[in-house]
Amino acid sequence: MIFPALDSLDSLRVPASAAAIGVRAVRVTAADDDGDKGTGDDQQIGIATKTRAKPKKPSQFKVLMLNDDYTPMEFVVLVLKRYFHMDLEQATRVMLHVHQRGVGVCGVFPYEIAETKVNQVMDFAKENQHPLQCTLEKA
Ligand code: TYC
Repeated sequence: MIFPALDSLDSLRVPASAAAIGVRAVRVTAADDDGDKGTGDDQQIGIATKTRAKPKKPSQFKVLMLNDDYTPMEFVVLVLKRYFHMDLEQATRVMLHVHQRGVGVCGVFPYEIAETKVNQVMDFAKENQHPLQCTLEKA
């Protein structure tokens, strides 16, 4: 065995991007010479990674658009076409749904893509001085 002691493998936090492909981090420690009296002074000597036998598929997030009283309808349609690749008819339908119901789904994506879209929409709205709000929610 490469490591002197693999008897204290504590799961550690791993970034979402690594977790998504099934990587789990474990703390690898070398036991000290106290016969494991639990003095807690074992040395951490590295981080090993394991890959899940059954990788989890990345969790999905809805990108939601919220209604407000000031953003022009044409601007919302432009946003839906530009960032969510909708045609005019689809974008108009989603915009009207949000206008009438208060909230609507622009699309469902893996976390990092959903987050990027929210940031793009919010930046574009701010640049154009519209109060349009966009957020994400676990699907
Ligand atoms: N309610 C806005 C208006 O009457 C239009 C609008 C639709 C704004 C959807 C935001 O997400 C939105 N001009």
